[in-house]
Amino acid sequence: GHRPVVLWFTGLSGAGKSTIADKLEQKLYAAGCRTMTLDGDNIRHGLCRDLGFTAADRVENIRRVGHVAQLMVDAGLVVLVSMISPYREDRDMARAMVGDGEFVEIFIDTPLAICEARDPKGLYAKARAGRLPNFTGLDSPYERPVTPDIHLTPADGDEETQASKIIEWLRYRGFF
Ligand code: GGZ
Repeated sequence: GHRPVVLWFTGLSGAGKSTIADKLEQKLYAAGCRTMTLDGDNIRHGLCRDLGFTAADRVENIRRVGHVAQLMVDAGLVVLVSMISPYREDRDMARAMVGDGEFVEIFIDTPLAICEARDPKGLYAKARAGRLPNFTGLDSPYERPVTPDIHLTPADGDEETQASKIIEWLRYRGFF
């Protein structure tokens, strides 16, 4: 069994949030946990398809996903959320909606230079060329978490190793 919890991944585009969340979900599933994934890229094609990347739209994006995450945690699931969620206030709002004891903020702290060098979707290049305004880390802010529950950097290893570190953190605290 497991305790229901929201695992909230924050970090820049290309930081590895979705990849780590996918690997973590596989490990949780193998351990018998019932999981659900909410991914920014995915959510923006459905639930939040009317939203763009202004500050106001990002707030509404986080509010909706925070609400869905709260419903899912009440249904007893381990919910993995991957959203840039660049504003501290909005991440705190999500924590308040879900409940402090059931919310784990995971900061995937991959430096901008590394994210930009990866540029898996060519978005940084597009933004640098002026064809994608309000791009996080370039002309739109990312407020680093001050006291994340889990803080991972490239020094913690590849995505697989980072996912293992999250598993150990959860196991140690009795989440499963
Ligand atoms: C940041 C953008 C932007 C701008 C499109 N700024 O790496 P991706 O491509 O697949 O994930 C990013 C995704 C960010 O959506 P989120 O819902 O996570 O953002 S937020 O929490 O701030 O609301 C990126 C893509 O959308 N993308 N334009 N201008 N990322």
